[in-house]
Amino acid sequence: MAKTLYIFAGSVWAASAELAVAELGYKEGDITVKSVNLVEGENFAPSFLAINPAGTLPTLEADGQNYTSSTEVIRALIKDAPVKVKEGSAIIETFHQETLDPNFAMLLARDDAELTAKSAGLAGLFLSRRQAALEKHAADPGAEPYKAFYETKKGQNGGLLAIVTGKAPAEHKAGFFANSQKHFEAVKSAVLEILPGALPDSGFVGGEVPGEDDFHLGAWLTRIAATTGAMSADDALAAFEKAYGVPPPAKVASYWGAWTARPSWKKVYAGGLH
Ligand SMILES: N[C@@H](CCC(=O)N[C@@H](CS)C(=O)NCC(=O)O)C(=O)O
Ligand SMILES: *[C@@H]1O[C@H](CO)[C@@H](O)[C@H](O)[C@H]1NC(C)=O
Repeated sequence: MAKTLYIFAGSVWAASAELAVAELGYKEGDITVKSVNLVEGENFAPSFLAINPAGTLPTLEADGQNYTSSTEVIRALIKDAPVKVKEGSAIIETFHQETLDPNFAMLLARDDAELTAKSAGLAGLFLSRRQAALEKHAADPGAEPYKAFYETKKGQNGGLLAIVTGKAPAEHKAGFFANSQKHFEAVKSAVLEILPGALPDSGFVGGEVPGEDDFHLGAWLTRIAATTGAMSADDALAAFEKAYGVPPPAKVASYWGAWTARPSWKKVYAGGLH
């Protein structure tokens, strides 16, 4: 059956679906891949919200159905795949909790120095372009059914944008720093404690080859590596150690080695860690 997968090169959860596609033995032409530019807020177009009312990636259209989260997308990809892999576990939900959100891990700033650095980088650009796209699309013909969506998003994104541009009240900024510190600590303990608790000594949760859990964990861990400043497979363990003050546990190091050796990982992250 025809499948269309919507992704974006910088998206962590789209990458989880891309890892799945690359591992599951689909042939060229089985899946049409379309890019939705999140930095330009193309996901906020009414035409995209008609497919996925949450406006998020990955999104998959298959068999007349729309799959609108990475968990659903990957499950649907696995169901029809030529290659069979091990079914996932509760670990997927654990790593999708808001407390471990890899997108906020990228945006967070724990103090003024970090905020200044992030504001000048992609985070600042991302927030301002998105706000402009929200304003634009909210005025599109066809935007009417999504009015509530635009209002909520404008509020959330606008709040973050105000912090990044120095326009937020002091107490909002202090709250953002506090949330950021909490989030950083939660992610750190996930890398140092929760993840090793879920991983085997070698290979993948799915066995010799990645399974359903691994598509999610591989993308999550790669994004977290990027947030610590890692630029490649080779410098990530040192970057983790520098960020967390201790080397990553042996199981995490082994897992990183297992994923980064795979052609699928090399393909998905050819343009850099994200
Ligand atoms: N729970 C969703 C989260 C997806 C998600 O947050 N995707 C991000 C990219 S990694 C996105 O599309 N963000 C766009 C936005 O929130 O405006 C899933 O697992 O698919
Ligand atoms: C799925 O997406 C199509 C657009 O391709 C849309 O017309 C349809 O209403 C969507 N289905 C559901 C159930 O949201």
